Amino acid sequence: MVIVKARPYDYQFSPEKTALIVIDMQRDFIEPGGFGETLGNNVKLLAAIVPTVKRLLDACRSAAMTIIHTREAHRPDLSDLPPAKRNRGNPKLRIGDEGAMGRILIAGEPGTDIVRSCAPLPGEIVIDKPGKGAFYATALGDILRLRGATHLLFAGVTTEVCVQTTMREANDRGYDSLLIEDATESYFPEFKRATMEMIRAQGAVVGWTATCDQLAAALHAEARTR
Ligand code: C5J
Repeated sequence: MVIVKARPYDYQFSPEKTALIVIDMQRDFIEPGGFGETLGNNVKLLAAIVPTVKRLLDACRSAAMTIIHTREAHRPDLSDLPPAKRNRGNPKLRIGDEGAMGRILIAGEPGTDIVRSCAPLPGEIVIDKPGKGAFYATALGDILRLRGATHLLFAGVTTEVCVQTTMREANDRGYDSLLIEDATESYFPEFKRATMEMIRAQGAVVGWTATCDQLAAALHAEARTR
């Protein structure tokens, strides 16, 4: 059993029953010139976590855990894009429009891809999701059930949108979830802070949080007992 010094209290899991879910580490959210930047966001905030997400991936790969990557991605004909999502607000570019890295958030386009250093390895699962939550309109629930997963580790962007939505979906489905604090980020630092507090409030009402180092130390300690 791996025991992580987490907040609000220790988080325990068996690696063989745990999946790491890395949410939407996509070029269009993270790289300069992409969709995130056209919306007026400072993408440097998100780019800063890339090395930590890579370290987290490597730690979980070494522990032979299930690794799942998600992408916010729609069909080229936009048949899975509700008008309410496409038409909201007054952005310069909308989902499906031609952006600097191809059509925005469309499956198969360069900008929809995951940033190079966090790219999935052969055998890892990649899920394209049309919503903010990764369980909505995807096979994620079935995949986790087939793998016998009971615990989920979370990383990725953005903390208060797709990461938090998916953690809440997971919570209602009975999973114990740990969010890796320095492997997730928001364009709005105050939203990240608030999300961390919301997740672990009231005795882990949504789940736990810990740093990548705290997780790595716990994995190391467990490996030494084998
Ligand atoms: C957003 C995401 N923020 N991956 N997507 O629209 O959080």
